[in-house]
Amino acid sequence: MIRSAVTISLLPEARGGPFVFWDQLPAACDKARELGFDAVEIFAPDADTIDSPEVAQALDDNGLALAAVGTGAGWVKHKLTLTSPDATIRRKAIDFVKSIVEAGAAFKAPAIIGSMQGRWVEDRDIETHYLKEALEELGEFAGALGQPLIFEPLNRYETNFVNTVGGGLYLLSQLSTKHVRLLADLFHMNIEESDIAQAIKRGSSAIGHVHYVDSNRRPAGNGHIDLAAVAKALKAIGYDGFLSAEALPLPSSDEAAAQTIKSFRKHFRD
Ligand code: LER
Ligand code: MN
Repeated sequence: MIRSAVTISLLPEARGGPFVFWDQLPAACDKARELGFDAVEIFAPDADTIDSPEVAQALDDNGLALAAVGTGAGWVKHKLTLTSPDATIRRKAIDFVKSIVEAGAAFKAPAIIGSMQGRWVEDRDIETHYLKEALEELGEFAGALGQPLIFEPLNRYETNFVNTVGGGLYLLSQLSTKHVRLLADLFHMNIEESDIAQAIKRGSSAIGHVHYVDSNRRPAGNGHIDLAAVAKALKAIGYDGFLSAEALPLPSSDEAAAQTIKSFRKHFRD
């Protein structure tokens, strides 16, 4: 069954980013339950923040699952990427992601590689090779903990590696690990795909997570994506994961969350 989730950022440096709730984990989880969300997705500064009694209690108290954990703090806070020309930075980036994968897996949640993929700067082939090496190692690491590793194609302004689901499928086809799946973020897809619903169908079982958001990164229903077509495509491929609201907190966090769940119910529950 497709389930709903909402994002919470616990990283002050990410302020201004597309997260519905900010900083106050227990209050955000209370609100998520009150509105009827099934889960939350956490963007944390480090693994210790996830692997903590506070997170366990906030989820438990509210009967919420952890849908996924972000790894972007490695970039935002420490300027690490998996594809840096500097081998020391690449190793630190892999170790940082591993720590988040481990913390997420304890809650049965996968980790997402978004901004940690970086962008190629010197030599596309060599730096793409670094990306594949990192995904091989991290995919196997996540798989051993019973989780997929979620790789996110981003729009052209955020990466020059993989911008589309098709590009993601090609990347996955070159890996020997079978534990990497794709994240379909509707905001990035609206910029890069010719047809979002077709791209979802093409991604099919390789799609392991969805960021549910509208064209302008406002909550679903407040932009111009054809969400009925998206819902039809996700149902057609038998998608069985989370639709996680990674959206700007506009006009406010509570209203963005309420709008998301309203849209979710309209397209996925009625
Ligand atoms: C992360 O999920 C994402 O979508 C990126 O745009 C954040 O930089
Ligand atoms: Mn995203």
